[in-house]
Amino acid sequence: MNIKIFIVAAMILISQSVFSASSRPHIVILATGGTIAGTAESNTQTTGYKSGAIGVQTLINAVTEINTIARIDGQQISNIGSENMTSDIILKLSQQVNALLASNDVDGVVITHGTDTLDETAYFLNLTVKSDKPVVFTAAMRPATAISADGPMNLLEAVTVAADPNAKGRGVMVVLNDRIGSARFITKTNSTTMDTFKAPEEGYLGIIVGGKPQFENRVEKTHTLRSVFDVRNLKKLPTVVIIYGYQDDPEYMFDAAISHHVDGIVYAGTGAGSVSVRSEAGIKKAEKAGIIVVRASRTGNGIVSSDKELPGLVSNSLNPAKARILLMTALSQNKKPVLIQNYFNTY
Ligand code: DAS
Repeated sequence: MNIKIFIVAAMILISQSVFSASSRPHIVILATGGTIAGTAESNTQTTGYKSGAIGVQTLINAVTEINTIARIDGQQISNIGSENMTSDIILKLSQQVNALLASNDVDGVVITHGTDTLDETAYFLNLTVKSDKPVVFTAAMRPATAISADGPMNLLEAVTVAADPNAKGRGVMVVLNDRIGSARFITKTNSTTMDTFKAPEEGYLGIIVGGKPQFENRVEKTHTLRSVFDVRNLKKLPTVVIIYGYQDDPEYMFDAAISHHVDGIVYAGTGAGSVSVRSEAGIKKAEKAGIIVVRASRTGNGIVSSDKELPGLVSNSLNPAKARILLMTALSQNKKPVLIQNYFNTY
């Protein structure tokens, strides 16, 4: 080949590969642990394994296909089972996501997390991320060492969603098992099966078919860019505990919360947020001590609405765990019951 033609051809090839690399979206994967990073002694073991055993680079290396969709970087935030997730770690995670998305060089973020409390962290970010760029949580129900582990495909689909231009402005999303859910509504509904993440009343935002996201719905509740909550410089979240309602539930759970100087209490009431006479006395005592109490429903579905016969604010459609996240976030900005009730009606 003529040397001049060879040089021109080589330059075209190099410029094409540089162009295609920089035209791929830049997605950062933040790993926090969970079963997706879990390992077991045998490939048939799907319970009693160790969560958070492998690091973010190993997760990325296991799914080389993600590099054809996006330019990928990984960061390790924590490596724990999500039953050990804390408000300090989710605050740090939110601040890191905000810092990354503020950069023109980052197009989206994928977060790997344990399934047990994923809905809490995802909802916290839905309230506190100041960007409309995609933030996608993913996880796995089977450890990385299992036959038919679901983590690699879930990670690939999460990156696919985060890299999709249509994913912008939909709030924080949760991608598992070919479904795209909203952090506001989705929750873990089954302790062991792979189709565990559901929003029984509201459904999914969309599905992933043949490697392509197909969006079907948008969320009406306030989130991300329209949210008033700003935790970017916050050092610590307020303390909020959950007290569970059941036959014979004792008033002394409220005494314990008051003596530990909590900032808020979520009461996971029976049915539509009903309260036993003992817990009603406890709620009134807590309110007298200046603690904000929110009534939610232990059923996990449906609305808890205000009742002038009963004390406490109400959670609307948030389950008790997510009501706790909203109350912590709200109390970090103000303590006015009327404003906080308004957040519960609109977020
Ligand atoms: N290991 C549990 C957790 O970290 C369960 C899981 O990830 O699926 O939440």
